[in-house]
Order: sequence, then structure tokens, then C-alpha cells
Amino acid sequence: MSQAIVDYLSVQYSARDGQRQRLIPAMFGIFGHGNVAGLGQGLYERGRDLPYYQPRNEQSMVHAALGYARAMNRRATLACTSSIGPGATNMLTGAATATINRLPVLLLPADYYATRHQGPVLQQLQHPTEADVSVNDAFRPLSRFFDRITRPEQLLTALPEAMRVLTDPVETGAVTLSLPQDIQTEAYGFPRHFFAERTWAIERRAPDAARIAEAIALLREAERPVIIAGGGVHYSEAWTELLAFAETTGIPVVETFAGRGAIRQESPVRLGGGGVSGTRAAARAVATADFVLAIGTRLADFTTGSQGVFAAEGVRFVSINIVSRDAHRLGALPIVADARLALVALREAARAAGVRVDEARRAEIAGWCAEWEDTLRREIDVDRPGERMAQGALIRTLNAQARPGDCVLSAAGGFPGDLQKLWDPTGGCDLFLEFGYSCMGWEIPAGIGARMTGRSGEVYVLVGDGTYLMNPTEIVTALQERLKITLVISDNHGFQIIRNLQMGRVGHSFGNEFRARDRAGHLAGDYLPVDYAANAASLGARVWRAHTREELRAALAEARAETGPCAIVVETEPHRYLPDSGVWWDIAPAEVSDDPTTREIRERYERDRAERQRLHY
Ligand SMILES: Cc1ncc(C[n+]2csc(CCOP(=O)(O)OP(=O)(O)O)c2C)c(N)n1
Ligand SMILES: [Mg+2]
Repeated sequence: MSQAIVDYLSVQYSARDGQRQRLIPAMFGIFGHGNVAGLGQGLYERGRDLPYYQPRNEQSMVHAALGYARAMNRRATLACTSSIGPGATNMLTGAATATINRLPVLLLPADYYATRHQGPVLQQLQHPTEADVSVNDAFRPLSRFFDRITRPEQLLTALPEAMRVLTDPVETGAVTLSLPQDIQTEAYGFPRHFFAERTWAIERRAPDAARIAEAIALLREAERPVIIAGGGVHYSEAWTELLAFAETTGIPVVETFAGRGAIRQESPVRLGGGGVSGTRAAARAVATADFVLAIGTRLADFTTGSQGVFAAEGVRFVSINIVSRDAHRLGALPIVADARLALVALREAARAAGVRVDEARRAEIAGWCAEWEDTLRREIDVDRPGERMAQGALIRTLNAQARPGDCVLSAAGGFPGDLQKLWDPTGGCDLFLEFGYSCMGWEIPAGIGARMTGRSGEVYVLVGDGTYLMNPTEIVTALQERLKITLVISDNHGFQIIRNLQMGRVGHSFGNEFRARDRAGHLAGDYLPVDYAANAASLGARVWRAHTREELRAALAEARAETGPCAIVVETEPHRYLPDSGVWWDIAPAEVSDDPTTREIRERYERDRAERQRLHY
């Protein structure tokens, strides 16, 4: 049965726009008693066209597959096999990251004996009333398709269904086939034709002409339209079509985290990142907009500023999305379609209707952009005496060194928000921000996955010290496979982005910085002396310590010439942040508190909520 899985995956392809590739070209796995004799043996004996990769942690191998899928714009992914019990449940976080980010991954956790002769086997959950439940049932809410294969012949229906879901842009996410350990080694006479090459078309759904006409009618009435571009623009590979539509109509484009880099060349319509962590120029364009065209975005909380960002009276929404549920968000006129096809149709209709944002509005927005650039320059370009490097300066230095074909990955901590505000993708460096699940620990393995696509540029993995400590171990995998990644570790003594949030919503620092216990027993003593460079070096990375922009530039230049994993540790100023976007975010402070500071913060929050939040349904 396991041999059949290996043979089957070895001949599956995906195709779109005439481009065909292996759908699942490799499998990651950590073996235990649940899969060593099953899938482990299958890969050993028949894995010629399904190479095996060895990770250090099951959660990481799922993240690596997601980095791969992200860098391939969902045209392909990787498979992951685990043993039963903890190996399987270690993949749950990865499954959630996949499904929430709409990224495909095939998970193959082992399960306890289908025969039930033994039991409880090592690592088996004994459910008191439901004997057929195992820890793997925890994958059900996290998966877009789940099946437990209790007879080998069930593969005949389960595997094609798994491939269908992985390649369907509407349904894709984690696909889990739970494999009881005894069944993995059982024999079955599979028909030969089951192993014939098969190509799964990734379809482009055309928009409904009536919806396009309705959208253009709304757009014609608008004076201050804005576009919010999400990850769907990348997955649809609709960059050229987006730029053409925006430039034809003069509508400015704001990007979500997943949509960063949707506009990848200099253009007056490019406003950069939007939402809570975005630019002030983007925030003002959206706040004053009377028409919002959402493209390939779920319009998540960070983008809508907890529904506080659309401030204009009577604002209308049109939403292009391949997922109908997303297209209907905020009471939008839905265009349930592929982004590229919808943009082509919209551009033709807009041109015919003569839609064009007037000069005064475009000039106003250009003024806001110039003002914001000025604010950033004043904040970033000066080093403050006595302070360590600001994270903004770190990003600017990297941005200036990046070249076409490079990519930057980030998921949690201060980095994603700072990149959202600062990063200029017009130099040809891709930005892969995982901010759907914002999973600390995604970055290093996802960087390895991005490298596995065969891209030639540098793969920069940006992590804070807190994130590094949560999951540094895949550096070993990068070393093992000579999959070059360059970590840039921002050492600011702890979870500083959350501390900043805490200061704004509680008023006191508690439990976020990496400090020793003081005499009073609080975690408020000296910063802990942790040598991240020594740690990364011990795992196989070549390391640098950079304190200034010049040292960072030199380290980045030297790292580019390396072939193995690299890590550059930058000591950054703990409590220095970029200027905020001015967009509100609904994080409620305690309604009851003995602390006057917290009470005052709560009062301000209630005033803000009443003023800012406008719910759209
Ligand atoms: C797995 C996981 N746990 C907790 C969080 C909540 N969280 C978001 S950012 C953050 C702190 C990150 O610290 P660090 O990487 O040092 O970045 P910094 O905040 O200092 O920029 C935490 C704990 C998360 N996003 N993911
Ligand atoms: Mg930190």
C-alpha cells in the first residue's frame, strides 16, 4: 500500500496556461514505528522519482512544503509523512497554517492498528467511548479533505480526491490521509492504469459578464476608488493584468500582507502595504475611498482595521475572489472568478466606459505618498546616538542589497509589519509574508522550501530572536541538503512587538522581554545574554555579527558568495518602532481593573471603537 502511494505520487502533474510540472516532486518524513516499515520502506524501495528529505521536526516539514507551494504560486507542493501520535500531532500547526493561508500540502500521518489486535499501541489515544477516534481526528477541522485509509483499496478513491482538492484553487489547503500502521504494509492488487501519468488542470474560472457590467456601473459613479490586492493576485499570476487595469483607470493599489509585491514596478498607482501595519498614505487613500475593489483577498482584520478603515459614508465594495465566501465579504458585489480573467474583463469594460480617476485625486494621493516617504526618511536615515541599530534601518539596508530573483520570508514578530510598511519590491525581490496564521517558526523551513523550487537568487529569512528560539533546528536540514538560506536575526531581547502592544493595551511590561528574575521574583532583571550567532554556528551556519549598517552590508555581501546556510545576527534597539499607520485595531483592554493606567486605556479604547468601527455586512 505504501509502495502504491509512492508510485502514484511519482506520476502526478499539475498544469496551467501550458505550464506543466510535477504536482508533488518530493516527500519529507520523520520515521517511527508507525511509518518506518510502511511509507519508509516504500520510499526506500521505490522513491527514485519521489526523493525523500529529512527534517528535524514534523511541524517544520509542513512549513517547508508551504514555502515551496508559496514560491510556486500553488502550482505544486510537497508531501509529509509522520509516525503516529506526537509525530502526527506535531503537524497540526502546519495543517492550520496551510488551510488558513489557502496553500496546498499533502499530510500522511500514521495511525494506530486497524486490526485492533494490539492495543493500546505506543502513542495510541484511548478514547473512552469512540474506539475509532485517534489523535489524527484533530486534523479534521484543519483539513480541506480528510480520509482514514483502513483498507488499501480505499487509495483508489482517496488519492485522486486528494489531488483534486490540492489543485482546486477554491478548495485547496491541507489534505490529510491518515494511514493505520498495519494497513501501510498490506498488499492489494491495484490496477495498472491507476499508476498512469495524470495531469491535474488548475483551472481559471471566467467572470460572469453581468457582474462585470454591474461593477463598472458602480465604478463609474465613484470619485475616489481604491484597489486592495491580496495573495490571490500572486496565486493567479495576475501581476501584469493588475498593473494594466490600475494604470488604465488611475486607481491606486494597496497591498495586503499576502498581496505584497502585487505591483512590482515603479508606478504612480503603487501605494505599498495597507491596513493596520501599512503606510499612512495607503490608510488615507482607503479611509477616503468611496469605492473599494478587493482582489484575491479575504479582507482579514489587519486589512480592514477591524472594520474601521473604510471611513467614507456610503462606500461600496466589489470583490473579485475565486472563493465565493470571500467574494461576498463586507456585503460586496461579488465577482467569483480568477483574478487574471476578471481583471482583463474589467479593464476592457472600464476603457469602454472611460473610467479614469481625476487628476486632483491622483495628485492628492501622490502628495500623501511623498509625505509618508519623508516621515520614513526622517525616522530611518538617522542613527540615534547611544542606540543600537533600528529594525527599520536593517530592512532598508537589506532592501538596497537585494537583487532580482531574491526573496524575503517572514511570518511573525515585528518584521512582517515593518516589511509591510517599508519594503520596496520594485527591485525584483519577492516577498513571502505568512500573515494568515502568523506562525512563529514558519520562516526557516519555509525558506528551505522556497529554495527547493530551484530559484537561483538569495533566500532571506527574517526572524526575531524570539522566533529564532522557537524553531532554529532546520538550519541542519539546510546544511544537509546544501539548500542555501540566509537568516537575518534581529536580536532585541524578546517578544518586542507584543510588548509594544501590551504597553498600548495594558500599560505595563510583563512576560515579553527575555530578562532574568530580579530580587523581587519578577522577570524584570537584566537582559539574558544569549549568543544567537554561536547557536546558529553550532547547527552548521556560517555566521556574522553586525552592529552597524556598514557591517550589515559587508555581511550580506559575503553571505551572497556562500553556498551553505548563513546567519547574520543584528543587535537591534528593543523599544524603537516605525511610525504607525494611524489605522485602529480592535484589541480590547480589560473592562475591569484596579490599575488607573489600564482603566484610562480602556476608556480611550471605548471612545475609539465608537468613533472608528463601521460594520459592513
Ligand atoms: C507560534 C506562535 N506563538 C505565539 C505567537 C504570538 N506572537 C506574535 S509575535 C510574537 C513575538 C515575536 O518575537 P520576536 O521573534 O523576537 O520578534 P519581535 O517581536 O521582537 O520583533 C509572539 C509571541 C505567534 N505569532 N506564533
Ligand atoms: Mg525579538
